[in-house]
Amino acid sequence: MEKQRLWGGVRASRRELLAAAGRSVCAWILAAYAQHGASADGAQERSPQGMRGMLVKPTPQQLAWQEAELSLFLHFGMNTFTNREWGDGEEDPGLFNPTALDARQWVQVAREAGFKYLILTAKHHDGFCLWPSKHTEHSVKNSPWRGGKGDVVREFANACHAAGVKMGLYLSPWDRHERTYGDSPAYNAFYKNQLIELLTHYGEVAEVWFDGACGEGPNGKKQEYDWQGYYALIRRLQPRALIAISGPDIRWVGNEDGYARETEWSVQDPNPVYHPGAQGTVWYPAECDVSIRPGWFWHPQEDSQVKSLEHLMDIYFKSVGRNSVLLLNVPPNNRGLLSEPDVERLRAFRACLDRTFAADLARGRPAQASSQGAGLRASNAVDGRPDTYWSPAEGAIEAVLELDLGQPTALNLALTQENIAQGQRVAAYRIEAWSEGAWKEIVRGTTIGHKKLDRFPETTASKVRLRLLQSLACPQIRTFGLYRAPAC
Ligand code: FUL
Repeated sequence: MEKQRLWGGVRASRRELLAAAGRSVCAWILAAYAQHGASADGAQERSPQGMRGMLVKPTPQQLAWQEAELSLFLHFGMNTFTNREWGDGEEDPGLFNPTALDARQWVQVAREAGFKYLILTAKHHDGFCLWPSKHTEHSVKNSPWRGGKGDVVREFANACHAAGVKMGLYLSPWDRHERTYGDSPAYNAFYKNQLIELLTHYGEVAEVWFDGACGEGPNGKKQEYDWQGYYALIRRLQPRALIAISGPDIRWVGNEDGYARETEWSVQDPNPVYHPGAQGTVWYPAECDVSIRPGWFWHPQEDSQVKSLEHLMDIYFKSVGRNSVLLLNVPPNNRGLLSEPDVERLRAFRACLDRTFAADLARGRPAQASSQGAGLRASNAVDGRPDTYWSPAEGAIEAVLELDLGQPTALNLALTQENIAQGQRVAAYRIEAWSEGAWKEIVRGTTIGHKKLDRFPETTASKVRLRLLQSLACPQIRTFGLYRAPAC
């Protein structure tokens, strides 16, 4: 009952965020369209001048994170031993006792499946710390694990650093154990002290994940989080760390199903809480968090409910394939290891991705375009290189790229990428196939961003063209790929 109520509260606050984000994007796009007199179909004359957001670009860290595409979430802690999703903070630290914990296994499985960022729940809402924090007794130091001398965060950080993957930490602001919670200044000081420990003892932290959950404190008062104070600390101690969700660098997509929207802009109006004082628009890309199981934490009864390969692939197409990063949760079990059903499913997921993208049928095919900027040739879109792109002549915001496939070729998947280092620009596009003597529309899309994946019924075509109909500035297409994806 309580969980429902509190859970509902979290959903509501995150939903509000989504609603706000959605409203601001719509308002921004509508304003942009109104300014340029373009129809929704996008085929009117328009000019890039004055378009808001066209110059907003990712930071190098945001770009690297987006390029990585796949992040792994690890929900592990007291709940793993109590078979709960949300502990109440009254749990006995003596219950925490993984018998075979090996963070290197987590990292190895993640790497082999292609995940490049890993995020561990250093503290969930129950307040139990996976590191021996000096600021509370509610931690691994009072557990039997490794004789009270263990530090899960250290083992995790060491494994990530040794394997060359990025290490991120989730530190729940909501803490149901800590007595000062709800006494805002005292708790903010406590929370910052915990942040300092995590940001200074474990090497480079690539992402700090702030959940927005905020329940009542034991004293009945509502905790006011000092978000700006937390961010300032992170910027000072880990200037390259991304601050996610209740933070300015990475936006929660708005659901926990792993699905982004068809139209997903990384350029957003600022959020007043996370970007106070920001002028114009900000680069605020979406992250899709979802668990491979029904719950976020491991539960023995869910060993048989690991999401199917088909479901995971659908999530991939609707997250990574919709200009978002996929943050897939795979929870370690009470032995401290990723469970066999999850490991098997991740292997199958990797194999299916590899098979899907094994042969790019557009790669190296003769390409021509309605126009091209100096050195920004049509062929750059099909050269397989991440550092080149095709762009039409300066000032053009409508353009066509046409590929000659040489012979009738069966296709069912298109991959399109913008050069987002220079911002996100395309707002409407079509993909057409030359089939039986005529151009046939196979894809009708809006945003592209870092990566857009469009699945369509198998079509046999000898030529394919990408028509860019609406852009906020001269488009830059890094990749246009075509595939015949097998059923995995
Ligand atoms: C939610 C939390 O309440 C869940 O337990 C989980 O950590 C999820 C990622 O975020 O808000």
